[in-house]
Amino acid sequence: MEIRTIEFPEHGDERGTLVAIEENRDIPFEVKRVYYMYDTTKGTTRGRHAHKELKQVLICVHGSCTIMLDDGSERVDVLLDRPNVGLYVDSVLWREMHSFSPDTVLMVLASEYYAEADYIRDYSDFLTYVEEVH
Ligand code: T46
Repeated sequence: MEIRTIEFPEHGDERGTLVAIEENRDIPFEVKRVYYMYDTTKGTTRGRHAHKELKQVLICVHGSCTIMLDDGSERVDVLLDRPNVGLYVDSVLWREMHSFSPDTVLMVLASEYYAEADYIRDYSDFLTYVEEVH
């Protein structure tokens, strides 16, 4: 499986660092939604689903966490621990977020508005869907 990370330019000076992210430039889609998660309970795994259409970029803007991506034939763990690096998560990928540090803020830029109908929440349904679309 090809893992695509995006490194955003850091604008640093003696005051600190600033990162700017522009849709269709730094992010390969129009950003319709931004959400973020924090105060994640120790030992928690989030996600455990796939999306039919949604594309996202996950950025750990503080702390660290690991994103497991599964394309139906292979699983890869990706550590996110830099606030200027995003992980591109294409549609039709099972994802699980785990190993959150206590201070983690995981921000997500999404290509679509929230739509429950886009979720595949059952792993065997996901494998069936992968067969159908490939
Ligand atoms: C994904 C991973 C990376 C909303 O009301 N609006 C939203 O935009 C989102 C994302 C969630 N919610 C509500 C729905 C649930 O009641 O927030 C609650 C928690 O959402 P969920 O259990 O889906 O959170 P995660 O962390 O399991 O998954 C989320 C995204 O839902 C999902 O698209 O790819 O982060």
